[in-house]
Amino acid sequence: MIRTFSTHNIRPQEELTGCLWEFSACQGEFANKTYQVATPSCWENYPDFSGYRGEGIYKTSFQASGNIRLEFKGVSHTATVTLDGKVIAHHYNAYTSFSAIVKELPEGVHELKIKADNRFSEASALHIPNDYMSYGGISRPVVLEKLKDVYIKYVHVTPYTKKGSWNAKIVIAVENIDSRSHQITLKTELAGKSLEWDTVDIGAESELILSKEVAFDDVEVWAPENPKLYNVVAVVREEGMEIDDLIDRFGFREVKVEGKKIVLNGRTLRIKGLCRHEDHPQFGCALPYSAIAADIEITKHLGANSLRTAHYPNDEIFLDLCDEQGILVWEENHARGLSVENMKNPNFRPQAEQVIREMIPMHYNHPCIYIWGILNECASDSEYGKECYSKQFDIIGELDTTRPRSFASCKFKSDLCLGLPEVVSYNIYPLWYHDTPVEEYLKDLYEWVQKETEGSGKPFLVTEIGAGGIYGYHNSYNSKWTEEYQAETLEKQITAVMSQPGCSGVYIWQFCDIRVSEEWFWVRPRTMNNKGVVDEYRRKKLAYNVVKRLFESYQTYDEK
Ligand code: ADA
Repeated sequence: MIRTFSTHNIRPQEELTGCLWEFSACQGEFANKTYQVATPSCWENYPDFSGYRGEGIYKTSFQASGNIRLEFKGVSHTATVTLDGKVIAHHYNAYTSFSAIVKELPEGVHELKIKADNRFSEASALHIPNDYMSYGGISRPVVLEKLKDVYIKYVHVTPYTKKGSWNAKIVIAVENIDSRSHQITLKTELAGKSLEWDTVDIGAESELILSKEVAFDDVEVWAPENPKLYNVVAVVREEGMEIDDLIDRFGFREVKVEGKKIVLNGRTLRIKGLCRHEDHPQFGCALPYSAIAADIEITKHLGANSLRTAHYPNDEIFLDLCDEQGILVWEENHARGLSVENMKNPNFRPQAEQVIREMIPMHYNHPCIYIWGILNECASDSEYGKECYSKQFDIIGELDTTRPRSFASCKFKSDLCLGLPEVVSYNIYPLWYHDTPVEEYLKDLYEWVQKETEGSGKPFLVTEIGAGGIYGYHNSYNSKWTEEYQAETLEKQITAVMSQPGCSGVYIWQFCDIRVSEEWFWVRPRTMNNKGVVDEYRRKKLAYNVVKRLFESYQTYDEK
């Protein structure tokens, strides 16, 4: 499955993954042995490669001719792509998609090879040994499309209210890949409104960005309790022929920050969420549709209204499902716990900034995303770190002015960046990493932010809080790592956060147990992060019913 809905009626599109590809490793004891493997997948799920860190080559072939576009939704973590032996794309980072256009392909069968590399080195500033796993493989779909000379790159819809009624700005990017100019006409339909656009000339090998404003009389809003989605359909015509199209979905909803409140469609939000990694013992980070859907079912069953994509952009299928099911999403660029030294890797700034520039245009229309996050627990307590945070918030501001920005800090009272984002967020672990009573710790931190920092008067989120609990582990004194300790601790933590005046909500760390890098074995029993409310197989721990009981007792809106 590519998306949960069809994005084209005119442009021919087929998924090249969803079948067996040839795989061979470049290093290690099984190098150059050939395997037939299902894709999308991670090689850690192939019997000979469960711990393999190296390069692997995937190969398939397809029949095509003319102009083609190949889209790679996710290759972990560095990809080099060749078509018929010629390099057509190179991409760093497992969590954002990239594409390649090949013009005038001769008729015939063509060989596509993707070399994936999940090694750690100076070349990789974001995928480093960490408290989550950097897998290897083709982790998300690969899609083959056939193009004419002009195609639609993206359609962005920005709904907004004016004098109490709904409007939308629609922006369409069209690209001419031909060496000659073309004369084209656009036609769009969104939420039942058809728009004719003027005929325009698009120059040789150039891009055109066109926009229109539209007013609507009677539409339903998108909200957690009513996740109403509308299609936007854009069609390119040339000489009366429809030559390309793009279909996307959007929702009529507005997110604003008003003082200390995060406001959705005029109502104050109370977040009751969980942080979720894309991780599964059978699929690595390449979760299939049914596994993603099952995680969202659990999320709803827990009474949660939000998921935080810790710590990277997520699969579009996940976002499609959150749009459809009314789950609010905090989506963030890829980073976890990078020190000043890590951030001074010359690859860090370009790589981290590129994730933002890829994530936002690709995910712009998803109504479920209500906030953009960056740089989880990086060096926001240093002047150099502050420069990096500031630049990345500026990039978000260039790409999207409709959503608030934030970052999850672990720097307690030494953070220097609280003046940068619209929303202040902290990861805190009272009763786990330190045995301070939760209320006392949170009140002290919250009041420091209000009295001493530029984060004063802003919405305040607890973006991580939790405790470890090993599935099935119990003892006579309910020590740390028992399910009992985790359940008792979450009870105190959630209650304290949700009763802290001025706090907009909580994200539990974390949804499920996850695999971590081998290098973290000494601080992670089972070489896993065991703070899930369910274990890696989504088996409920004692904490599950505590979270469910508490979350179901809180409303999504604060009507006070
Ligand atoms: C941090 C970090 C998470 C995870 C967590 C933990 O807050 O953001 O990724 O490592 O700590 O389990 O300690």
